[in-house]
Amino acid sequence: MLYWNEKMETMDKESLKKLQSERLRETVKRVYENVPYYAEKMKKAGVTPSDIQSVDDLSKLPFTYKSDLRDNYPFGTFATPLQDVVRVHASSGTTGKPTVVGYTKNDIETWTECVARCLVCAGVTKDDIVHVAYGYGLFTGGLGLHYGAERIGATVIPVSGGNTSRQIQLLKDFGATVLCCTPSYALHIADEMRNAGITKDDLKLRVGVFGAEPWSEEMRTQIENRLGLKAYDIYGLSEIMGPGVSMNCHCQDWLHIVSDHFIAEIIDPETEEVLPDGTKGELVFTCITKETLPLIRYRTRDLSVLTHEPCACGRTGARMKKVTGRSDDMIIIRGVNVFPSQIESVLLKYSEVEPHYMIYVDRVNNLDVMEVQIEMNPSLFSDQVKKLEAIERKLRYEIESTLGISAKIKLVEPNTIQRSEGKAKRVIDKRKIFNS
Ligand code: DLL
Repeated sequence: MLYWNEKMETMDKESLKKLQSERLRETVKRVYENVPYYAEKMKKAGVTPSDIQSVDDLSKLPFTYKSDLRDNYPFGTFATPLQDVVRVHASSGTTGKPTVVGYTKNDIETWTECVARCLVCAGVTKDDIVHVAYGYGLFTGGLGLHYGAERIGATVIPVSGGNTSRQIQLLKDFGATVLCCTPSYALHIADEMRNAGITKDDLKLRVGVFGAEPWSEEMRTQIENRLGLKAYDIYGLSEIMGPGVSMNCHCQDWLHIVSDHFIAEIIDPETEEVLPDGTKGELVFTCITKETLPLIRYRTRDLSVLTHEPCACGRTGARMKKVTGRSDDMIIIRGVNVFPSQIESVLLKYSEVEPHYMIYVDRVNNLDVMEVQIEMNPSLFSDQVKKLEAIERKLRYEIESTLGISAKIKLVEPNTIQRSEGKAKRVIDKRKIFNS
């Protein structure tokens, strides 16, 4: 099977534009009339629904930022009553509070359809056994892939993340043919397999559906060689829907954006000016079919490039290049989004430490590790080791519960972390995922 929804995936450009325009008009009208938050934003920008007739008018609409979701935490940006919301997911916010997203029954249906299309795009069929090692829970990865794989009739193994030796045993015993997880976890599985004396020939894997974090072409080759599968890039973000916004096809180059549900633009992150195809910039998405969270011109902060040229696979929608960075300071550690400001908000609660810190990230045995070095307050500096250790423990616990991942905490002497005169550099990332 080449396509899941051939009509939509191969629609001619003119019909697609007509459909997108229709859906955009409806979405803008609906949110303007029903959600005070959107109406206010549009009034401020001096635009009314009648100004938006087609996708060519998109740039008249104001942008939506992650901070809009934070300012309206938790449900203030929802365009449907909570009674109609059947599911809530969340991802990291820039401070202590998560970014909350909601779905109606139809939204879950749309999401399922998008993920089904993506899986088929990667060559997954109903005869496959799909091992889902993305986390289940508030993170969209696990349940997103789960519903999509079930929809195409594949056999789904909902393993969720962690416990690698058990993952390997299940991969072997159940004969999974498709592995869904972050690319760094795929490499970690390969490492553990080597340690356990299990080779790729002991497994039946043939397709990998990897995403939720940036990864390079070199990583793709390594994963393919070590696990004996073809590795495909899947992209998405909770705010827009979750996984399934775009996906590699067998050409394994650009990612196909599900264009009858999402309109993509590339902008200059500084000037917010729309950039032409082929130019690197920040991805902006507009949801044209979502009910609860139809975000309009959402600034993803992900850096990529767009093209509208046709692909050899026959799909006709827009395509994006692999994401190669961010226009903000978010980092992704073991698939979890981390903002330095989340760490700062923890430090500010403790008088024993200063809000001067540095985050060191590295990849050891294909697993991300993070160390946070924090300056002690001068009064604490002379204290006993026992007291310092107690504070380190407290900070470790609180940072872990705020971020959802473990971190090594190291208290350092006052005035040892370099001060910056401009924008503070808080992260030293030694993983070097991309050479540039
Ligand atoms: O990571 C959704 C997802 C789950 C995508 C499983 C793919 C597979 P969030 O937790 O909201 O959602 O994080 C979204 O992760 O803005 C990107 O910075 C990054 N990201 C997601 N997919 C990719 C990818 C999920 N394929 C943020 N390549 C996004 C690079 C990715 N970065």
